[in-house]
Amino acid sequence: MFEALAGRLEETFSRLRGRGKLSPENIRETLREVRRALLEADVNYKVARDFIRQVEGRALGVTVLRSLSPGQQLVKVVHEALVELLGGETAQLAESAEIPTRILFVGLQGSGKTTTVAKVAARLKKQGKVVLLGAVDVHRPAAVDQLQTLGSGIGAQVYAEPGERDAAGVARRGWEQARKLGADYYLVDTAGRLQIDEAMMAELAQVRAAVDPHQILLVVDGLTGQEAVAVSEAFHERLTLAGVVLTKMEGDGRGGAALSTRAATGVPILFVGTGEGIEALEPFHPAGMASRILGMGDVLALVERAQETVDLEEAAQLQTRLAKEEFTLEHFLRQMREVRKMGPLEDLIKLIPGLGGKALKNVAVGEKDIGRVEAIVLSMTLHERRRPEILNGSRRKRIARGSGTSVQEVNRLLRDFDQMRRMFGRLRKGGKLPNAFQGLS
Ligand SMILES: Nc1nc2c(ncn2[C@@H]2O[C@H](COP(=O)(O)OP(=O)(O)OP(=O)(O)O)[C@@H](O)[C@H]2O)c(=O)[nH]1
Ligand SMILES: [Mg+2]
Repeated sequence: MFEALAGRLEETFSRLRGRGKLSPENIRETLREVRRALLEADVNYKVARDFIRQVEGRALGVTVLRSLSPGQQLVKVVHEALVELLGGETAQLAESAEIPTRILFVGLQGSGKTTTVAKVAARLKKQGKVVLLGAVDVHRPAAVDQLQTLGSGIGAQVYAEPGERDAAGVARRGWEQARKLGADYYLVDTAGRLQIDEAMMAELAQVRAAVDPHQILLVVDGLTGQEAVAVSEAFHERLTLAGVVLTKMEGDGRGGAALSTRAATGVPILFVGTGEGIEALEPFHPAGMASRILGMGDVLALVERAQETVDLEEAAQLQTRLAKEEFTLEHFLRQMREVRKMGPLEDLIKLIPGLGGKALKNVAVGEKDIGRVEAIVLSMTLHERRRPEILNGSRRKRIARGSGTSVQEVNRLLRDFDQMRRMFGRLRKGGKLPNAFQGLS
């Protein structure tokens, strides 16, 4: 998602890195590039224009902090504005005191309504909720079958009246059924049209009147470009939407238009669909998404995970050492152990700001590898662990023998170590180690 946009922005900001300070000129120049990148990603023209104006005003007014580089300072301003653009807070699915909570899914034909209903139901089931799905798409005979197939796949009941043409009637009787079942949620799948038309809107208005929903969610195909904005506006005007679900966002496609829906309508994005499978639905976090788009990595997620697992005191000590450029093999070993607690390294690396998954491509850290790293490091003398430069051929042979590994494995570990040491050096020099990430290093 948004890799192209992220790439463009990273490039833009990296050009600022060499500059001494922020000036009105380099702010404007950079923001011109940002605007171009947004338009290339198909962000709505007006949305991009207003966004840049706002950022420019704030960037010019910002007091230059000595601890931050110009690039960082501007990224920070852009990040804040982007979070707002994307909706600020994370929006939630309704949960009413009175059951069932009723949610109506609307949208154009093929946008992914039926699939999304099933995906949302699967999430709710995982939370232990009882869910009834209402098959209220009465126009396409196959629609009922589709929902029933999806429903049985996830163990959710489906209310349907095959052959019945009165959408509002089916919707209302489904609600009754949900009440009888004591269902926590009643999710209503509706019919779509190729375009917005009066007949569809009128039918949806009747269905709304019949089930009195707590939330109406619009499902929008993320690949439809600028039309996504117009579609959202039209639905919102007629039905008052509580949220949007953007589907088909897994590609690198131009999701910018879809992102503009929030700015254009004020309706928050609740979920993003990232595939055809039932699991392919992600809650939409504006702050995390903004970080991802800016190539800063999903710092929030990283911090959460780091806080859960990293021994903070040890991390703080390590941090002090790193500041003095003394990253040794002992730290490497400790680091590996911490990383192991946090999950697969590849996942973490993707989240680290400024690395974009490139730096540690070849570092292997499976369970077995960590065991081997341990054995190898423990076979070294203290002096060797602190000064790996002195590890010549005969020392390496001895260590391989002592650890039950091979010289190749010792060599590989030293290469990995060197790579990691350089990575930390780079992060530190670029000043790119954000506070949030400090606990990790
Ligand atoms: N790649 C991808 N495909 C999706 C996603 N969501 C839905 N689809 C696919 O899009 C197609 C249409 O999805 P449906 O859920 O049937 O769409 P709908 O809005 O119910 O369509 P109608 O009932 O005909 O109006 C199906 O092939 C889905 O598998 C998504 O997030 N990613
Ligand atoms: Mg459908």
